[in-house]
Amino acid sequence: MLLIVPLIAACSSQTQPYNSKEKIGPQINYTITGIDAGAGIMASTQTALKDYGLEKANWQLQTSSTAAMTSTLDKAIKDKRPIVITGWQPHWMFTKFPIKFLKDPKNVYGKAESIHTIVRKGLKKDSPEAYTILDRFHWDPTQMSDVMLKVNNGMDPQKAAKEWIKAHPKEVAEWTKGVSKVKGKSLKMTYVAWDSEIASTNVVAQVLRDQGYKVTIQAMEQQPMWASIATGAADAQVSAWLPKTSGLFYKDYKGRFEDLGPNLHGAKVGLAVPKYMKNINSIEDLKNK
Ligand code: PBE
Repeated sequence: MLLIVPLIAACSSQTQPYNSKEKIGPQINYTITGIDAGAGIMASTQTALKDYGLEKANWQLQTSSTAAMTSTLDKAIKDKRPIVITGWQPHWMFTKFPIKFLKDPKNVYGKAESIHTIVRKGLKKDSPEAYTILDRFHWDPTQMSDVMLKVNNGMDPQKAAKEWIKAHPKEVAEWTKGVSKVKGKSLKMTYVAWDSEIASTNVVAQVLRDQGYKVTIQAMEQQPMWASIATGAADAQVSAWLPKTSGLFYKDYKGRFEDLGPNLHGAKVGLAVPKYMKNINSIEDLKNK
């Protein structure tokens, strides 16, 4: 009995619909639902907990995975329960669920981010064709979301990439214009298996395959991905969210890679809540409301 009582108490606080008349903290056990520990958004959220005085108020960040976080979000929304998640765009979570970003007056997560293409030093000399295509590759959040949604609906990522390429001949022609075909040259790309990077990496890899490259793509944690480019074990990655989210790695490996600039503008990272949490609009509200 001694054990059961606190358990029930802990659970019951999370099964009630959101109550705007009570403080938000106790309603969710002062917990932000996060994703994999290696993600930049997790490091930024730790900073946010400190900078907004939430850590002192006993708030914590729970590590999980994107899949676990979105499924917890899905269940919370079905019951109109309170929840605070680590959110970002482009991602289908903003299409599928009625959620909103919290304002970030201290600018911990940065305003807008760009996703950059990062290649190993020497790629230009060794594989000028791939280098040119990687340098030109760019798309917008809607286009990236098209691929992400298909994969989220169960389509194989390579198939989704092929379909996107088929439907966007103008874009692909712009990236490949005047570039010679190659014959069976190898190229290795590394990425982290976030939905956005699964989409972009598969699209670029497929364009390079259509150019004649033998492309392998390998998923790994963020830190080894940066190391793979720095050491020349891999040729390219298209997964650098800058300036903030991947900023630590960018700084750590500076001088040991070539930054080909943004392949996507208008990405955004922060904390998010369901829209029915009407009185919670800023990270500061987590402490004060
Ligand atoms: N993300 C998606 C990553 C980058 C891509 C925002 C979850 C992160 O490092 O946080």
